[in-house]
Amino acid sequence: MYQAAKKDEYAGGRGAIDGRPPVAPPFAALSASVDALPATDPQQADLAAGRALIGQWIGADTAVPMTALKTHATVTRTVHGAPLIDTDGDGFYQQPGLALYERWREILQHRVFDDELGSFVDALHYDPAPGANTGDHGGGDTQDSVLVHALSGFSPNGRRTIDYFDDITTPGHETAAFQLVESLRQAMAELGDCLAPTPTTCRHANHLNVFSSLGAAPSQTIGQTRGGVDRGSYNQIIELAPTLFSVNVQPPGQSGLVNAALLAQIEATSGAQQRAILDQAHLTDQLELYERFEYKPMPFTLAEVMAAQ
Ligand SMILES: [Ca+2]
Ligand SMILES: [Ca+2]
Ligand SMILES: [Ca+2]
Repeated sequence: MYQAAKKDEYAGGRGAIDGRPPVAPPFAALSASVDALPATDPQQADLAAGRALIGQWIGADTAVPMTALKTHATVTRTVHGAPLIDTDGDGFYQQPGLALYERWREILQHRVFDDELGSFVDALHYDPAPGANTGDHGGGDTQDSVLVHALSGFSPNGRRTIDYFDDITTPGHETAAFQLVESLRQAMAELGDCLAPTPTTCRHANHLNVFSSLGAAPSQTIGQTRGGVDRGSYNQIIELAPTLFSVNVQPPGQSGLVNAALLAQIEATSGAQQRAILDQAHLTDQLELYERFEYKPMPFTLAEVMAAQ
């Protein structure tokens, strides 16, 4: 789960693939508004191209090499839609449409809601906070919920919503289409080179996962060369039959078990030497496994547990 499943919630479902109809997501509303732009708008072609770039990200299928659990063979799996994957390891996600979507969405948030709600409008937190493994991706309880209802015109109880799209500080009436398009115009201007063949400013650094240490050991970060992952930090799989098979992975390791002597050792070293000590103490030796969606054998029967003592 390269965070893609959560991303779909606000970017919209993909019907036949994920069974979720693309009902009034922000992108569909943006797309319709761009289609309705008059030909007299001098930026019509660029805005349509920016919209297409976001659409490319939302619709992208990404092949990801993975390791089969039992056979350890290399298999290829496809991540459908709104990928957050760095496939070439340069620290940036592959699709510039992601950078444009997130900047557009942030601008839209403030254009639409700041005038009515002021300091109650929070920034959108897409990066998982240190110690957490999910960001503000737009589930039913996050800020996208308010936007989606504002776009539909109805709140969950069926009543009409406030027309948040009007800017109450101006005498004229601003429409949803106006705000959606102007936010895209502003995002493309800010990000600069979204329509370039190889954007350098319109790109999105990888999300990272930071595991806060429970003890005194330093926090550990993964995702620099692949992109963070969005799942619980303890994963366990047990198959009871026909042959017992049990594996698990826990990336923060035994980070709570650092005594003063070990801490002194850690602090006296750096780089590869420090990492070797951290691995030896089982603080970091599962990080890469977790990042690659791999597991380690887990003693399960009494005999296996005794043998592992
Ligand atoms: Ca990359
Ligand atoms: Ca408003
Ligand atoms: Ca107004």
